[in-house]
Amino acid sequence: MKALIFDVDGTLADTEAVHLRAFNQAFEQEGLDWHWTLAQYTELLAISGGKERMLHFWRQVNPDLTEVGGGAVQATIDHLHEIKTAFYEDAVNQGAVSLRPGVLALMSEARAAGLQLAIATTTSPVNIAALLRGAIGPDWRSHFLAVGDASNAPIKKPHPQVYLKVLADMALPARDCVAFEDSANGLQAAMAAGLSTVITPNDFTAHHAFQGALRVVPDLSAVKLAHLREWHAAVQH
Ligand code: XBP
Ligand code: MG
Repeated sequence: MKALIFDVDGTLADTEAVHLRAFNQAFEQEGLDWHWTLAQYTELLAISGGKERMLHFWRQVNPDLTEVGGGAVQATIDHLHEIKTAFYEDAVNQGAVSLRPGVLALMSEARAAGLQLAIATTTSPVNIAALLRGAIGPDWRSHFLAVGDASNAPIKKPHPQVYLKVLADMALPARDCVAFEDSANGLQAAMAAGLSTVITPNDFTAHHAFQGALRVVPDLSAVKLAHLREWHAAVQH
């Protein structure tokens, strides 16, 4: 086991309630009559990626929606997402989210033991920076050998693109790594890249199916490197 690869939203931190508020703030600022409830958003999370999620919703409320010449639909989505991202980044900078239990301790233990860390997320680079700057410090980027995100892996989970990109950037085979995820889409993406995956569900994903996971644990507070080594070794041939 040479590297640990972490999803961000829902895994490093419980971010989705803050994402939800930011989406609704963007809709309101733009004068739209869209407002997502918690229950609605939990269902909409089946679509990974904020832009993809908004487009999916737009098609739900307007089945006749078709892209017109010049890409006006996509431009509207991009504009809304920019506003949403600004609201979200602002909230994170003001301390609206903190890392889930055990995350920082496991990262520190892994680094001290000479393992590499990486990020594999569908979200935008500014959102990762806001979270990890606050949680780790201004040098947070140097803690990770590779960061895969919406800017360099645009095809969203459950597609494995972001995991394949991170593995390629680290020049490591999947069998040398363990991934950490919170959702079914995330697990599918990691598994499709050949990764053993530890799942820490949250309120938004507790009902998801996690067949094929290496382990499903409530959070990382009781997970030490020794456990990961044991679980990982048991599935290697
Ligand atoms: C998280 C997402 C993201 C966030 C919103 O999935 O799907 O879209 O909900 O972030 P994962 P953006 O944890 O599997 O990466 O609006 O920046 O997409
Ligand atoms: Mg996630």
